[in-house]
Amino acid sequence: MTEHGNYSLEGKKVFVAGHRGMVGSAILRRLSTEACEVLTVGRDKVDLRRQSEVEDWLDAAKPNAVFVPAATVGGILANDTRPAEFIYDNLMIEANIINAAWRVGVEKLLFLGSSCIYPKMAPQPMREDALLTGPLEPTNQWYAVAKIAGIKLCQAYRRQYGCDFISAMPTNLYGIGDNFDLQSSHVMPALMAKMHDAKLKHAPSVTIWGTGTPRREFLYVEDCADALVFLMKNYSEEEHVNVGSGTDLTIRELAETIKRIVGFEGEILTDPTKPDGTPRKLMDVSRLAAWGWKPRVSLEQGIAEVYRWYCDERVTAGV
Ligand code: GFB
Repeated sequence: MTEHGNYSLEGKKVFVAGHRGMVGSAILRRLSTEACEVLTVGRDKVDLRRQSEVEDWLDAAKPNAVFVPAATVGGILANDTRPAEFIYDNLMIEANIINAAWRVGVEKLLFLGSSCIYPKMAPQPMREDALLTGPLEPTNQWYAVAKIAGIKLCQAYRRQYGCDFISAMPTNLYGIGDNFDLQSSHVMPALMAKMHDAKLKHAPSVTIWGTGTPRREFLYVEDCADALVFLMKNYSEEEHVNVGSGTDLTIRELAETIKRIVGFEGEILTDPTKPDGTPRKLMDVSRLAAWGWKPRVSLEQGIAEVYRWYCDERVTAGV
């Protein structure tokens, strides 16, 4: 990958914006194996939606490199019912960080988007050049527009000011530290929590939202963090890069897999009054694969790992 640049993290000050989130905390774990100094700041000290707070903090901290996993995120229902928060928070967070990073002379910045930036009916698997070729999925268009703006910000600062700012677009992620709140979570933690609860209560069934037919691709968050560090070190181009596992399954198949791992023995019912969202979201990950990066954790291993963590957390919390 020499033609794509070579950035060493050794001895560098690396700011992870949003380090308490699922992705941010996985990046911290991954960076603990690099010879760099990691910088973080809590929400109580800096609200990333406030320009002056971000500018003051970055000006004082002067990081060499920045990861931007910070975002207001959520599952299909949260996206659909809180459009103002999803578009405003994410536009402000990325604009503030990217502009301030340019002002303080950050050498390298990696912005994180999402697979929902692609058109609802994009050809599958979705290549990077499918961006802005068709209408977005209505349930998450607000979040998608903000994330597309983040890619464009990185490209604009690269073109006008020569900043080495890059973007990665991860597929649906899951892992330890996920949000298990049934109203705002993504499908993976929601189904794990529902099935765990149903197992304990000996409930006859668990109901999944929608028809169960949409297809989704999942990537374990530790693998995602590894890919992000790989890109930070090795990638230096304008176009965003897809980060995924390269395989997908239906929501019903995912539910069956979680059911087996959790040990729930009841039935799986569907609720077609709830939205399905995009029919299929499978990333074309051939660019990352061609550069020699591939995920290490299978879906079954990842789910089992998260379920162990979820059970331990509940024991610790006395639930
Ligand atoms: O994970 P999820 O909320 O997000 O839903 P998206 C994926 C699929 O799982 C949808 C179904 O078809 C849901 O209807 N599903 C079934 C459930 N049962 C449940 C449940 O109990 N909870 C949830 N949440 N879903 C999000 C976007 O889209 O993906 C974001 O809204 C972001 O913007 C994120 O891009 C990665 O994959 O549909």
